[in-house]
Amino acid sequence: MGKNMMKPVKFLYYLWRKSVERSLVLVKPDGVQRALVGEVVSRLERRGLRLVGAKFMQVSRELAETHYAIHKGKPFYDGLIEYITSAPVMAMVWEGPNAVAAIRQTMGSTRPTDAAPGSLRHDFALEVGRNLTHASDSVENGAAEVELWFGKEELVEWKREVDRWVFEGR
Ligand code: IDP
Ligand code: MG
Repeated sequence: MGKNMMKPVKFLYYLWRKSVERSLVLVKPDGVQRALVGEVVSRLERRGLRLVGAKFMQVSRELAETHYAIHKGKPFYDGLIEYITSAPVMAMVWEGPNAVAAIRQTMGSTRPTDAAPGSLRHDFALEVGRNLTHASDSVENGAAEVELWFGKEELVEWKREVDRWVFEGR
């Protein structure tokens, strides 16, 4: 390819990558303890989303406080830090077109009693303080949370044969 062609191609690739959103997904300690990691993974896979990274880990207090900094000062904050650091979590990155909205929908509303029937929190949870999962709430926060939880070398860029049947125009 001619040198003068590279820049537009790179730019188009950049735009294409940009339209594929990424979200951090956590199966929180209650989800791990209740053996629901597979259920969460299965639902995201079935939705058509693509896994980019995954690690089973114990969350440090420092990471918990950074991740939930926005909730500092709220009445549930101390309990939330206690909850997320109480036992291991499954941390993952999932991507796809509209991934942020799609994943939030698959998880269901923060309060399980508000969550739509068929969503994970509806189907498996009762209490807001034991609501099984975390998912990024915006594209910007998705990018920031992925950077906070994962090193670049822990993320895998790959394609699936089925992508063109799930991602329109890919
Ligand atoms: P989200 O996880 O659906 O994005 P956020 O409002 O960002 O919900 O709250 C973060 C987490 O804090 C919730 O998932 C839940 O675990 C916890 N949380 C939120 N509100 C309450 C509450 O009123 N009581 C106890 N825990 C709460
Ligand atoms: Mg949130």
